Amino acid sequence: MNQPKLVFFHNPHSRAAMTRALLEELGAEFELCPVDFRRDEQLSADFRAINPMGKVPAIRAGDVVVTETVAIYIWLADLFPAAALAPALDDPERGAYLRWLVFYAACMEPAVADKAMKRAPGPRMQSPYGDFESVVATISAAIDKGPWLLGARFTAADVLWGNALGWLTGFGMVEKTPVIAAYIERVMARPAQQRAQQADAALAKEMGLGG
Ligand SMILES: N[C@@H](CCC(=O)N[C@@H](CS)C(=O)NCC(=O)O)C(=O)O
Repeated sequence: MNQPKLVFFHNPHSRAAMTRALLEELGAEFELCPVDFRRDEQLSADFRAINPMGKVPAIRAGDVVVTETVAIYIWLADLFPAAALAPALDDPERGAYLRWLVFYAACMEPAVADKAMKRAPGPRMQSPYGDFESVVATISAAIDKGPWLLGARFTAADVLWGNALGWLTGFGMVEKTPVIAAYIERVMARPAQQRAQQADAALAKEMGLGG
């Protein structure tokens, strides 16, 4: 593929691990740029020039910079069509694919953040995600049909949700119901996921981070 080299700004103990999981599924080559939170590297002027929010993940390809996990997912999965992880623009499944990707950032993330900080979501009508239980019930129903969010077709949305539900249940933010556990297991059984986890474990060791 004729495209500038990808540079991935990463910390293995962060949400950026979800991006690494996708890069591995796509078979993408990239230069890894570790960002050490203990040294506040994410807050440095150099990194803020990449992401003014001072947060990973971020990806650069030449002059193009993409931040925000879901935006990175959409962009990368389209950039590597040979991996067939994104329905094409004119594919009828494109809508459901985008819906489930964005549902993570637009509903699950704020729902979990409010729950973690013990903030009430406020009145249902004024909350962008309604209520936490509805968000979990909605994604649970979507993965219950299985094996994947789009049925028979595995996409980048499954990479995202398999990894997201993995860390959310790992931190006790979402209950590991049998449906959720089976879905995480299906996603994590993929060789690319195992490679991503091993690579991040090795990077964490290299960076001197705990296990
Ligand atoms: N909305 C961002 C959230 C990214 C995020 O929260 N990153 C955290 C790590 S999990 C971070 O970089 N924190 C460092 C800091 O805020 O100083 C996304 O979806 O990519």
